[in-house]
Amino acid sequence: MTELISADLIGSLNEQTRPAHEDDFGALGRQLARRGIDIEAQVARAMQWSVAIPTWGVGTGGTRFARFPGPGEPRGIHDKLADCGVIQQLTRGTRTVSPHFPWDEVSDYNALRQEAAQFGLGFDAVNSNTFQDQIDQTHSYKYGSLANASAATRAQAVAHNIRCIEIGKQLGAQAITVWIGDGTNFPGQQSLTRMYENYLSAMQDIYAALPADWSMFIEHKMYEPAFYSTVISDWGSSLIAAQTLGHKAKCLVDLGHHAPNVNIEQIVARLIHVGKLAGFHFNDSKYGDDDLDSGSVDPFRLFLVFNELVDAEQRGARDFRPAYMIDQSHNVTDPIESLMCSAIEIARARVQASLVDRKALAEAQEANDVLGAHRQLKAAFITDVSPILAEARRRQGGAHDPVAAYRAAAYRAQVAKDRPAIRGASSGIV
Ligand code: AFD
Ligand code: MN
Ligand code: MN
Repeated sequence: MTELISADLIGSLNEQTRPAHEDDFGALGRQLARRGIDIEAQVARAMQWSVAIPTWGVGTGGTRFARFPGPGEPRGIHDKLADCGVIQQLTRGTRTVSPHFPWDEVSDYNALRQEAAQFGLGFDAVNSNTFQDQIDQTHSYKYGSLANASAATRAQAVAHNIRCIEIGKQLGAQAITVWIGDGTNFPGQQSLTRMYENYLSAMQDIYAALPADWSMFIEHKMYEPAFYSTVISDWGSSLIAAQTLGHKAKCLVDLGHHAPNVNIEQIVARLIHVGKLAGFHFNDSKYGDDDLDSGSVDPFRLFLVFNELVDAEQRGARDFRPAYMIDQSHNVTDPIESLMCSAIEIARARVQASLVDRKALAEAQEANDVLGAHRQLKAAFITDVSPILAEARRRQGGAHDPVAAYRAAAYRAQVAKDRPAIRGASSGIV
C-alpha cells in the first residue's frame, strides 16, 4: 500500500486532538444513550459507509466564462488516483472512484486497477461522454448523440458506451452512468417524440451489451447544454426509459439537476417505491446545476434525502441498493479539501438520519401530530454527530480532522513540484 500522507503525522495530530475528542465523544454517547441510541452501533454504521469520488472532481473546475487553475493540478488519471487516495486515506469513507471516458483513457486498464488498489481504491460506475466531440471523431455531437437524427451518429455514441462497459469490466466496475447533453435550443428544431424514441432505441443497444451483474444508471438533467428542451430532462423521462429498458436500468438522482424548489426527497421516495433508484450524484446548489459542495448551502435537504434512504433501508424496501457518488465542480477551493468536506457532510447526513426515532415519528404521523412529527426529524438533524464521524475515521486509520492533516502534510505543495502549472484562460465545466 502506497502511503500518500505520513501515517505518523496523522497519528500525532490525532493524539493532539484526542482529549477534546474523547470528551465530546463521551458527552454525545451519554446524550444518545438517554435517547435509547447506542453510539457504538452508530460508529459501526459510519465505518461501513462509503461514497465514490469522481475523477473529474479532483481537477479544478470552472464555468463557461472562465477557469482559474490551481497549483499542482492532476495531469491525468494517475495523478487523479493519487489525489483520490489522499481523500480516502484521511477520511476512510471514499473507497471507490468513478471514472469518465475518454477523459481517463489509458492503454492498460488492468494496470490501472492495480494502481488504484495500491491506494486502497476500487472503481465505481463508469461514465460515458457523448456531450463533447473528441479530436479524431467521425460524427459530431453538435446536434446530439444517442438522440441524434442521424443513425450513424447514434451508432457512434452507442459504440462509445459499449467501449466504456468493456473498460469498466477490466476495472471491476459494475455499472455505467449515461448522461447525455442531447436536446434542442429552438422550438421545432427537432421532434420531441422522435428524439426520445431515438434515445430509447440507442439505449436498448447499450443495454444489450451489459454483463449479467451490471446496472445502467440513467442520469436526468433539466437543462444545459440544451436550453429549449432536453431529452432526459426529469425523473419522469428517466423512469419511462428505465422501465422500457428493463430491470438493470435505474434512475440516478444528481441533486443539482432539478427545477428550483423541487422536492427532491419526494422524487427519491417515488423512485424507491418503484424499485428504480439507481443512486446519487451528490452536490449542492442554489440556482441550478451549480455543482457546489455537498451540504454547503442546504444541509437540511441533504438530511431529508437521507431520511428517505434510511427509512427505505430499515423497512427493507425491495430493489434498494443505491450507488453513492459525488459530482461537484471545485472552482475556488482546493478540490481535495472540498471533496473531503463533502464526503464528511454526506456521511453526517446519513448518521443524523439514522438517529430519527422512526417509531415515535410513525406514531406522531398516525395521530396527525404535525409538529410532533416534524420535531422528531429536527431532533435528529440538530444533533452534532461530528464525534461519531471522527471516531469512525480514527478507528480506520484516518484523521480526526482531515483538512487539518492535509494542510499539515503540505500535500499540494509537494505534488506541485512535479505537476506543472496549467496556464491559459480557457473556460471549462467539468
Ligand atoms: C453533468 C452531469 C453528469 C456528467 C458531468 C460531467 O452531472 O454527471 O457526467 O456533468 O462533468 O452535468
Ligand atoms: Mn452528475
Ligand atoms: Mn451536473
